[in-house]
Amino acid sequence: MCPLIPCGQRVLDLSQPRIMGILNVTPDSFSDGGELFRDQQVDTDALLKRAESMVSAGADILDIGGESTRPGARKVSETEELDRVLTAVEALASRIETIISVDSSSPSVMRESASLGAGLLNDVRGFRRPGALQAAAETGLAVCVMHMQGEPDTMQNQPTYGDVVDDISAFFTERLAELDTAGVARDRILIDPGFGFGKTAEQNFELLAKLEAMGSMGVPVLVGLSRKSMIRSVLDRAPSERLFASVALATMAVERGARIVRVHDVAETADALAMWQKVSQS
Ligand code: 8Y7
Repeated sequence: MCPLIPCGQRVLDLSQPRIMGILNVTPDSFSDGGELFRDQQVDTDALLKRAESMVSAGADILDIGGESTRPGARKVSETEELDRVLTAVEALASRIETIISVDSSSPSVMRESASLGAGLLNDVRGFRRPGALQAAAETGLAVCVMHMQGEPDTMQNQPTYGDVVDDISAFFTERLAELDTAGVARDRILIDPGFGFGKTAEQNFELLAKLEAMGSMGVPVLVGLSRKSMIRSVLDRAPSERLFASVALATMAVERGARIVRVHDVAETADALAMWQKVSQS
């Protein structure tokens, strides 16, 4: 597996595990909504401050999202998403060296973000919207293909699998073939099993326990477990009280082969991964 992933003008070195910090520029995300949003707009000063503090805490990638995928979240129009995300990418790309990732399923958001300096396209719908594969190929950026069963609004209504690991692996085999046909080079693809996206708590934990199986796809694995509701099935805590559990899950994912962890709490995760790194080299 190639440890250097080209991300536009920048390169992501996966010779050690990396941290993706979450920057939601939405008024309504489930655990940090609204913080970077003011008077119906992205608060670019707050965003830049937050981004800089994540970078100094150890973030290697910053993931900008303008559409909440929480079930029941208000639908965002394409213009609104474009406005939020592009404002944020533009504000950060010129001021920060860190790789900027864009969490979007919209081909126009992908294209415009690329032209403003984004380095990675993170699509929770796995580039399945019409035009998304072509947009990804044209930008030449790195891509993260996530698995989701169903659509955000209905994905938690009785998700069903034959075998959760086999079914998700089959999904990636199919998506990798589609990306290849569209012209997205294999050396810039990441995969993500999509914790919490159309999966019961039990299915999420089984997937994490068997995460090593995802490594057999031959591309680096990214995971997002931070403050997710699967934690609530074990610990009765609100999202803001899920820090220690989140750090534990991120560390376990890295132990099972994940190369990138997408988190809200960068500093705490960086300390845990520094310990993981030391033990893994000892
Ligand atoms: C994930 C994600 C979210 C994830 C990737 C949340 C945008 C929900 N989760 N992207 N996005 N993986 N790649 O709880 O698990 O942060 S949104």
